[in-house]
Amino acid sequence: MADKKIDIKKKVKKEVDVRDLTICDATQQMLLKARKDGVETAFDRALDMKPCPIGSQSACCKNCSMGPCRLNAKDPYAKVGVCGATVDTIQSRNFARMVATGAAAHTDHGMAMLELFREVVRGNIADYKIQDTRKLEEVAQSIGIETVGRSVEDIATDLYEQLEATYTQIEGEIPFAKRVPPKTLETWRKYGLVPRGAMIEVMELLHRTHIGVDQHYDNITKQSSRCALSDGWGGSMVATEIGDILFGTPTPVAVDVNMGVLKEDEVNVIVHGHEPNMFESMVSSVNDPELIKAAQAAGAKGINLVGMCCSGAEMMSRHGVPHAGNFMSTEAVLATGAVDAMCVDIQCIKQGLATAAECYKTKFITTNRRAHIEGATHIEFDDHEPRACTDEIVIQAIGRFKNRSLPIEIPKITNPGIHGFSHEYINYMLGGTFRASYTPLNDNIINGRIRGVAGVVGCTNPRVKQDWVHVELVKELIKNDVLVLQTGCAQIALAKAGLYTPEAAHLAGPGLKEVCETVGMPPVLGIGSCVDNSRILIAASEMVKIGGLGDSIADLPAAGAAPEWMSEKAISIGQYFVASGVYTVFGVTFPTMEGTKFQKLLFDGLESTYGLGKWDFVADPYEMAQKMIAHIDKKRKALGIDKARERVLMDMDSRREMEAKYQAM
Ligand code: NFS
Repeated sequence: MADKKIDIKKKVKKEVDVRDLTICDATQQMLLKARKDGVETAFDRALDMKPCPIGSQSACCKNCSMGPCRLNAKDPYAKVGVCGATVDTIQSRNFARMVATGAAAHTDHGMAMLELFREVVRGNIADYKIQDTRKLEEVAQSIGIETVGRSVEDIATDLYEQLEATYTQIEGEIPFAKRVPPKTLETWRKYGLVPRGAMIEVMELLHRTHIGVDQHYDNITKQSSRCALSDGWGGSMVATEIGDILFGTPTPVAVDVNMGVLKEDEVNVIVHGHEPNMFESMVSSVNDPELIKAAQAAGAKGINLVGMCCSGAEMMSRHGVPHAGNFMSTEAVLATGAVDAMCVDIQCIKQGLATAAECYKTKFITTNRRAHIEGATHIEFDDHEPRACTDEIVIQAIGRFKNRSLPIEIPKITNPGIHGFSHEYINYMLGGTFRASYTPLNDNIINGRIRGVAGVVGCTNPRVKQDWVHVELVKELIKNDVLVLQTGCAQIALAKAGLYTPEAAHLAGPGLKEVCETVGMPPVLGIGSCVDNSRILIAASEMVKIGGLGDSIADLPAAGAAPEWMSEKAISIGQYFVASGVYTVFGVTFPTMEGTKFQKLLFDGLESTYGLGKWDFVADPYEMAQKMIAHIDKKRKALGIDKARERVLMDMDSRREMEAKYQAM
């Protein structure tokens, strides 16, 4: 069938049972089909490509041409690089470069949103407008802009001008530093961690990793923190806040997730990537009566728009657009044969998609000037004329639908759930219309019904069974009364496992279950894409501000995890969570060597010496949950609220005991 058949058996030495590769039923089904069709995916390539043992421990340096230098993976201090660089210098420089790249990705995305905002504010763009003026005012007030009695245009102009500093400011502190709890900010100031503009932080970090510049792992890591903070409290936060102002702040919405959202009798268009502007324009294209008519003329019942990965998660949260799957399902979904066009913008877009799309005759379209892919059609997206790009993509998709010649097999699986919990909505949901506040959340943490809060975020990775680590970890956490917040591909993993329904509260421990049932919320709250991790930072700051849970983010009974991470963005996110005071555990692998001073700094010193959070690495989901819970309990104890929880649990037990006695009577 497929034009570009690859003999998978020859290529992949070891054929592994698909059930060992993923717990996603739809992905399993499509992997089997892809194998039958002779189409390769990242799962096959991962089996064929053993990770380099030295590289995975970050024990090599190729920052100059005297090397590349490889250190001894067994004895990290047995050797140094040609320039004399120690293992700690090499590892911290490699780590810093990951932070810089990840932070650059998020901040460049945020910058693109801010540029769009500027053009809207200046009246240069007709297709987008400010949709959430309340959010505009709130964001403006949060950084000290006067809003009372002023026009939307004036406030927006000031906001644009001030937020530009998030990127360009060469001295002083970025605007959103004003949102950081005072004690956390004090710690940053003490150690020189408060970010200036992201451009200068990324530039300085990369400079310091050049041969012969910063050669003290501790000092390099300080700049890694500062750079990462310019992402979390800077670029990512701008991306989220401007996204809300322009496209609306998410509120809970019922959405279907999984490959069953594709429709055999409609033109299927998938948008996969990260920036919401192209996706927003696509929403208006697929609803254009002329284009719908054209689709019908081609024999389709309509046009079906579906998201994947992070822009999918963002559009799902904002507008209820159905979602077909996370990072490790993007090639597999093409094996359905039902995808008429997959259009992409930036980040996490596998180059392998071009070949898979060619095999299934799917139109594979790049749209962003920063991301071309060999073998893809490029239709450039321009904010000033967005529909020119997205209309053309729909026309191409209709053309593909008309000429569909390959068999279609869509896994009949959809998982309904409630998504779209912005921090504003969590505030409202727990506090009520007239007293929107985090007070009830804090109260429930203090009284012990909710043991603590965990962010479980990040990617999927073919080095571990797709979705499995996420699902097991989250189940374990909620069972132990930990409320889980999620973003990105992690959120999709749990949605497919059915945890985004209020009924999933029965999987929670007694205290969390009670809160979920009272409020009518699922035990796991999905808050959007990876840049929306900034919503977690804001929620954490609010919790500190409300009081009763300490003076800084580091005092909160909270933990973070990226159990199936793979991207450099994940490392930047991890570093800004750690620098903000959060205990953060990564799974899969961790780019350091056991027993090195650098690893000790990340896993201990950042907390014990600097009063920040700290990193940890655990591959096993149950052990990961235990460590996160132990950390939460440690914080509860330090706050003196550990006893309250014991009382609540005893109350629940004695209530049950009473009930049992009553029934036996
Ligand atoms: Ni996040 Fe989004 Fe997914 Fe990982 Fe990639 S899509 S920004 S990096 S893989 S969660």
